[in-house]
Amino acid sequence: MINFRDKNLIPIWEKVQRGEELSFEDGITLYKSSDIISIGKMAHWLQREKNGDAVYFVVNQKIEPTNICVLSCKFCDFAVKKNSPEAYEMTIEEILSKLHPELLEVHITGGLHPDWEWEYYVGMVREIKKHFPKIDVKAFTAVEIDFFSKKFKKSIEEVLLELKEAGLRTLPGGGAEVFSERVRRLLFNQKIGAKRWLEIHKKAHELGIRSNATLLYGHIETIEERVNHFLLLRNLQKETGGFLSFIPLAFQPGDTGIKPRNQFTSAIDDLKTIAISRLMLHNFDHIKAYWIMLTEELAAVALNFGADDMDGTVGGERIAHDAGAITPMQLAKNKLIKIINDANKIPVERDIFYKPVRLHSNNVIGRVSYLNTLPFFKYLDNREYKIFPATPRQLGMLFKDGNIDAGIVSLVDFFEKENDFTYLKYGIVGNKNVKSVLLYSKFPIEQLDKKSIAVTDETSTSFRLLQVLLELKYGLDVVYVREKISAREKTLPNFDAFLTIGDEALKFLKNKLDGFNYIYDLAQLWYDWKNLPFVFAVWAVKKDLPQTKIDALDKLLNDALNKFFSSTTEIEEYYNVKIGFTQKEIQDYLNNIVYRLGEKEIQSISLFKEYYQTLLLKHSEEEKKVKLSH
Ligand code: V47
Repeated sequence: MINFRDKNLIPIWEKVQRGEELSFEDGITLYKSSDIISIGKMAHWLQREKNGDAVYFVVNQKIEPTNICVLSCKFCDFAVKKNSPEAYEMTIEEILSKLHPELLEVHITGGLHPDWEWEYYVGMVREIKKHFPKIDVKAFTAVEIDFFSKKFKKSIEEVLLELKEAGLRTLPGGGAEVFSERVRRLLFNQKIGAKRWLEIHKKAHELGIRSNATLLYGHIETIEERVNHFLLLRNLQKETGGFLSFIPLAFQPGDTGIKPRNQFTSAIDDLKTIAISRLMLHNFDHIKAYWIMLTEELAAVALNFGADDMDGTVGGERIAHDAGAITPMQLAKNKLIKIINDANKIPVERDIFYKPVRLHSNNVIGRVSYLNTLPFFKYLDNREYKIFPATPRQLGMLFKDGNIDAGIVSLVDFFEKENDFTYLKYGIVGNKNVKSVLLYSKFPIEQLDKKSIAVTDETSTSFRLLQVLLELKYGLDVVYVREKISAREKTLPNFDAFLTIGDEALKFLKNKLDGFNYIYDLAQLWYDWKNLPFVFAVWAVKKDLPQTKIDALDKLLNDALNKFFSSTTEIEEYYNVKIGFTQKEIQDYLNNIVYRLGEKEIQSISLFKEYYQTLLLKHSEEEKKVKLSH
């Protein structure tokens, strides 16, 4: 697949495909290699494994409340002292006046002001949430959090919790610079070092505040220092899973005196650093091409070198501009959309947690991002469509809003769009069981009455199937709580049972959770009850697509399935590591799933639809009863 000019990269490629961690030496080999195209191709492969053709952006605004800073970091062209003619300070009212309701994210970071009170910072977050409840606040780097802790004599935990209480959702990734004591001493000796930065992010993750991470490169750091930086971030991510994205920041020399004003990082170094960060940080979901510092043109190329996020509209960015970045102050949303479409990717408007809000592209196929859809996609010989992977629930929402032309859609979401969509005779079906839709319970199922069940936030149909079973088959009354479900979640033991689906469910099969001794496969429960397979999802297509296009898609899917099940090629080892299954276990799992809808499947769809409607009716009557009794 990749024609390596530098053969030293081949063992690295093998590791990447197996989903294995790259070593420090691998990082150095990558940096020393001049085979930039192969490095980019490896990174692009991993990017597509993780995010398909999606490239994310958020409608956001950057606010820098002040440029007055008690520190004097050599690389920073933004900060000034209080008596400088360029010094400015914003009031909370001024900050509010810069926001508007269409924004989904505000990114706040600024100088370490010598006089401001703690209440100003908490008040800022609180007032933003009060006036703009839809805007998520990403604010204050670890450097600022450390400063608050020392200045206001609070622990890191107290600072973070008070900000969280006020409405802070995430921490930005700034202030990491490069994790090297040598560079710190030379360029920013008053600023926190690696240990403290990592400690603060770890604490934030523990408190449920997610964050980003950055690397400032292209000044005096060595490649060894860059690679070491990746390893430290990757280790913390392994521990907490709290990082959302990584942003390599290309150094803008400006008037810093560190490098001549016009000596920007080379495009080759930028692309290499993006690609190598994608490869080294295999446990980060997203890598940002920060166009403000890279330029729009280079950011566009980076979308084929491992980056899957362009940050956002970033109205009002100053740090980079004061140091001489050449991109315009405001790149309108439409421009971002155009850049992403031109790179043959899907512009995905997102919120702060990467929930897709809107797709800005035609010819998009939705893919449930689980192993069980691999038979459709491994050999999909497709030049026409772009692939958007997401959870069933997210895809359902996008289908409902008309964002997707075709793809795998959860059955109950399809029911709601039957006027606009039809289905091809393909789907994801649990024959007698499915193995990846599981209820883990502390009690036998019949004893779950009045108990609380955590339900993964990824599901649409499995949740409804669970309700049909518990309420209509067993006659139970249960409290459901939507949760993020993974083996890492510390809150799971508080529930009496939990519903997990997809790859996460498969992982639970390998790592049982203490106390949850009853495991129910929902497809099995349905089969035992109705003697029918259960159809979790169908391949839907928009009715208004030309028939020739629909037929062509049908043929593509048919060919893809035939090729998958007749070939003896091994499934990507990538999944072995991701899920912890052996090749044989993966083969057995996929062979057990039915991908073509026959008579029994179609009968099962109609039957489930009746139960689903009965369930909705029952719920709306219960709601009426509650209203009447008030
Ligand atoms: O920490 C300072 C860097 C960072 C220069 O979390 C410079 O989503 C280049 O962290 N040239 C702030 N860089 C920006 C930042 C960021 C940006 C975009 C998204 C996110 C996120 C975070 O800017 C600082 C510092 O490392 N910086 N001076 C300079 N002359």
